[in-house]
Parts: sequence; structure tokens; C-alpha cells
Amino acid sequence: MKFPKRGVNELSILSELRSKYCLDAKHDLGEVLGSMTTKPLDVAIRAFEIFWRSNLNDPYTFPGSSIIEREVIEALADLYECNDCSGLITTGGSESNLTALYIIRELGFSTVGVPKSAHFSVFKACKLLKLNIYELDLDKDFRVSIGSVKEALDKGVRAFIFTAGTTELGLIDPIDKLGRVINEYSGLIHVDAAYAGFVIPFLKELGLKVPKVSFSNPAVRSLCVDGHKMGLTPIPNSALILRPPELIKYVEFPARYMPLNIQRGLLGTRTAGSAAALYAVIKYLGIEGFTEVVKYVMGLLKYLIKRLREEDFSVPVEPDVPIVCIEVKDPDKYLKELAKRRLFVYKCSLIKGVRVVIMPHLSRYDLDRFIEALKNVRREIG
Ligand code: 0PR
Repeated sequence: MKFPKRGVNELSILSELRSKYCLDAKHDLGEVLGSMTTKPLDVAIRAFEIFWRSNLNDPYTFPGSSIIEREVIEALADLYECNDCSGLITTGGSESNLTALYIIRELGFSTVGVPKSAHFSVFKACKLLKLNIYELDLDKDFRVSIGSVKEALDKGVRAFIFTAGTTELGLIDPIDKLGRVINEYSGLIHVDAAYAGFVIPFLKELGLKVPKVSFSNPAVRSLCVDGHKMGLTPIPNSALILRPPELIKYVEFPARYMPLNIQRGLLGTRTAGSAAALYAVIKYLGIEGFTEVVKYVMGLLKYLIKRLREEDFSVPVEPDVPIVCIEVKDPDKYLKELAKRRLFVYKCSLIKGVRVVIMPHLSRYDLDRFIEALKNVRREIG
């Protein structure tokens, strides 16, 4: 469009925007099956609206916002068993991973061990920071191979990124086991729990056996968890937790005209709406509420896998968290055909297939509709 000479009225602008919004997939209609986004809780939206004008980077003018950020970080540190952590709210897993890797580089590491299954934001951050990547192999069940980590340690690698809830297959790397080995070499770990950070701590409440992911392991020095994924907040929202708390100093930059002379974080102005939304969800749900949400999505996960197998679809991996990879010959064709039916999934690449992320906006009805569509597509394209 051309930059308009004269303004037009609000109603016509909003109706124009609504007609464009019609093109987007809708969570409420069960159309969003691949994206890790979901419908935020109402209380999170209201909290966001109260604070969205305040800047988290200016605790002088917006001290209330800064208290909220600190309390959210404290609550998440508590959830992940850290009694001496600091941290900050960022825009998402990408920024949290970039920040963690920036700190790793500033600590003097030049190479990081990264599993092949890590999210692309980790590879992107290494490129931006000119960090060397030591690519870690996966074992036969697609988690990072312990042998490969030991080899990396032998070759002098001391900094590692592991994923708690891999993007493509929903698997948890054996972080605690690896942490014990890495700790013997005085190495460190950043845990990317962007997706499953609000799932894993509640699985054990459901009596499910899950590998331990927490700061109880001394090698774990940072962990990120996204509000805008399973934290049920609006976008943008991620939290990065750091140990020891002094690590935060690495992301405090001189800002001479600011009242406190510093600016925190790799980006600039940060909306306090993010901190307020996460604060609201944590208070509103508590451990019990989150456990209910996780019970619901894990129930749907079991249902989807069972139904897919009944219909002779191949689901080669048993995920730890609600992400399903369905093996198909030509994922792109499936995506195209499913999109024609307004069902939007993603691809998995470690196993060639289509990926479904089961988020809380989905229901059994949506999954049944998806399976019917999948069967029709298979019939058409094989
Ligand atoms: N780490 C992990 C393990 C992730 O799965 C992701 C996002 C990130 C980091 C990066 O998070 P941000 O994108 O919030 O910075 N994985 C999502 C995915 O690949 C990203 C996404 C989300 C893509 C919603 C599209 C979308 O509509 O599914």
C-alpha cells in the first residue's frame, strides 16, 4: 500500500484488518495443529493490557514492572529448583537462546556442543555470535547420544546446549545424566525448554516417569522456558533463568542517558505486558492448574497416537511431551493438501513426516477431523 495522505475512520480500518485476519488459521476452529502457539488465558490478556505500555528496561520510571519481572523469575527458579538464580524476560526462545549463548561466549568459550536435534535458533545464534559448533549425534531413539557428548568432552568441548522437549519429536535429552559427566569436566549446560518448560515439571505430578530437568545438577547454568508456548500467555514471552545470579551482568549494557546508566538484555525496549501476563498465569494456575492443563494435552497425545496407529499411520517415536511426528513419503504434498482443508501442520525432518503439536486449544473432535483429512489425503496422494 501507499502511505496514505489523509487518515480514514477507525471502523473502516478495523474491518479491513478483520478481512485480512480471516486468512490466518484460527486456534478456536481447530485449524492450528503445527504451530506451538495457542489461545492465551483471559487473565493473561488482561494482565498484558494493564502493563503493555511499561518498559521492563526502565526500572526507574516503571518500578512496578521490574518487581513483577523479578517475582516471575523467582517463581520459575523455584519451579526448577534453583535458590540462587537471576534472569530476565525476553521475546521468545530464540532471544533466550541467543542471550544464553552470548553469555557462554563472554565466559570465554569458543565452541559449543549442539545436538543435531536442537532448534534452529541455536544454530542461528552460534552463527551470529561466531561460536564454533561441535555437532552432537543422536542415539537410535533420537535423543542426544551420551557417547557423542563424551567424545566432545575428550576433544575439549566444555559448553553444551540440550533440549528438554525437542521441536520436531518432543523428546527430552538425558540432561541429568549428561550433567553428571559434564560436571566432572567443569563444563556447563544451557537447557532449551522453550516448548516443554511448562510441561515437564507437571508430568511428575501425573505420576509419569520423566528424566530430571533442573538446576539440582550443578552443570546446568541457564534454562529458558516460553510463556507464549505452553505458558498460555500472549506473544512475546520467554524467561531465561541464570545461575549464578551474577551472570546477568553480562547482559547489562552501558546506556548513559538512562536513569540507572544501564540497559538489560540484547534487545531494546521490552514490554512489561509479557512479565505481567506470565505472572498472572503462574498465580492463576499454580502447580495444580498447570498439572490439569498438562493432563489434558497428554490425554490428547495418547488418543492421537492410538487413533493414528489404528488407521495404519506410522508414528515411529514415542514422544515425552505432546509433539507427534507422523511418517509420510512426501511431507510437502501433505502440507499443501491439508492446508486446502484449512488444517495447518508442520514438517519433521529427522524422520520425514508431518508434525502435530498438541496445544490446549485442541479437542478430540479436532483430532478426529484431522485424522479423517489425513486419510483422505493419503487416499489421494499415497
Ligand atoms: N527452542 C525450541 C525447542 C523451540 O521449539 C522453539 C520454537 C524455539 C526455541 C524458538 O522459539 P521462538 O520462535 O518463540 O523464538 N519452535 C517453534 C516451532 O518450530 C517456533 C514456531 C512457533 C514456529 C510458532 C512457528 C509458529 O507459528 O514450531
